[in-house]
Order: sequence, then structure tokens, then C-alpha cells
Amino acid sequence: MRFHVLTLFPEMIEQGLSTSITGRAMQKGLVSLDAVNIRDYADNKHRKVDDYTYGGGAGMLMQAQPVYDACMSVQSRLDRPARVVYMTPQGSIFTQQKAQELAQEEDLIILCGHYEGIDERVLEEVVTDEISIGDYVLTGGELPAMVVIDTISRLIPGVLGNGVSADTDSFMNGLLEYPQYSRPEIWRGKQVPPILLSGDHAKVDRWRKEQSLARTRERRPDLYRKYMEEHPEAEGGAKGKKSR
Ligand code: 9D3
Repeated sequence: MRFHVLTLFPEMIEQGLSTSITGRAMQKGLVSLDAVNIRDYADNKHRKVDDYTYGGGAGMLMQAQPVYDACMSVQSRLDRPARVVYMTPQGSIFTQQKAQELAQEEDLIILCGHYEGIDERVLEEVVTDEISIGDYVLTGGELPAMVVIDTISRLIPGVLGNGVSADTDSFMNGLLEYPQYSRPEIWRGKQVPPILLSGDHAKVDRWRKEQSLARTRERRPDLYRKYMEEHPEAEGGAKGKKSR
């Protein structure tokens, strides 16, 4: 996967993704990151890329021309037109399903707004997808772009370590993850659940499934209802928890 990010803050994107799993994926050549500074496409000597909004209102808007030229410059270097994802509070909420869909692409262009947004006319010309990462207000699209890139990257074959399959990870099966424990066996007086030390793998699997169901029912009733509709044979998930 090749990510092309159009932004006024390319170093933010580069720095945010240069470490850990995404950094290693880039070193391995499984993923590449091309952070394009929209300011490099300003057509004036002051490198100004924003202006006041027609009709009034607070704040500045990113102008159409530099965004258009930056986007077209990337598109012209690709062998076929790439999808252009605009990060915006007006977009549809980013989901694992959307990540899976976007992970099938060879190239993705991700457009980050800053200030109060971008002139609508260029959005109409270049954008194919509009994505929000949730109902809260950030200062720009850079952090959301990093969230999208991180999520897609771990779906690329080879990015996660051997044996760790993104598909068998919790959440992909529609349930929250069961609780996990490591050494020591007793920490501040708290015991690891004895079943996990029993060596009985079938019992451990059953316990983990129960914990996943109980947690999902308690914490994410929306996910729980959906799971139960798709798995009518699954049992309660209330074991050891107070029913309410
Ligand atoms: C004037 C109204 N504001 C909307 C509440 C304007 C505005 C605020 C913040 C426009 C852009 C932004 C910056 N946010 C993003 O660019 C953004 C975002 C977000 O704030 N929350 C969740 N997902 C996203 S994706 C891009």
C-alpha cells in the first residue's frame, strides 16, 4: 500500500507513523508514505494557501487551487486514478469494515484539512470518500489520517508479526476481547484466574468466550445485540455478572 497524504503539516504525519509497527512496515517496504506539503503548491511568493470565507464567518479556509494542484501532481504520477479520502467531521464514521475496503487499494490519497476547512469546489472535483473518526472536534485532519493509515497498515499481509492474524484478533469477530494476564501469578494480592493455569485448553477457550460475551453485553450492548442476531446459538454471556 502506498499512502499519499496532502497536508500543511507533513512532518506531523511522518513523525507520527515512523515508529513501532507502522515504522517497521515502511522499513520492510510493505507500506510507503509520501507526505505532500500543500504549501509547496501555493501560486504566490508568500506561499499563502488560505483566505477568508465568502459570506463571512470566523476563520480561514484552505483555497481550492493549491489543494487541486497538489492532488493532481500525485494523481499524475500514478498509473491509474487513486481514491481521494478527505478527512472531515462531515464524513461517515470510520469503521473496521471501511478499513478492510480501503486496504484493497494500491494507492490512497488522503487529504487533511486545517483551519475551518477547504473550499467546497475542489472537494467536489477530487474527493471520492469522506471520513470522520468520531463525534468530537479536533484541530485538523492529520491525527485522523494517522488513525486511518495505522488501521489499514496492520491489515496488509506481513505487517503484523508471524502468527498474529488481523482477522482472528478480537473485535473483528464482533466481540470485545477477554481479559489477559501475565506473570507474576499473584500481584498486589490479586490471583490470575485459576482456569488459565489449569492447562485445560478447551476449558480456557470456553472461559475466554464467556468473558468476551459478558464484557460485550456490559460495555457495548450495541455490539452484543448484533452478535446475538448473527449467532443465535451463543449462550448468555452473563455468567458471574450481575444481571440488570
Ligand atoms: C465551524 C465548525 N467546525 C466544525 C465543528 C469547523 C471545524 C472544526 C474542526 C472544521 C474542521 C475541524 C478539524 N477536524 C478535522 O479536520 C477532522 C475531524 C474531527 O475534528 N473529528 C473527527 N474526525 C475528523 S476527520 C477530520
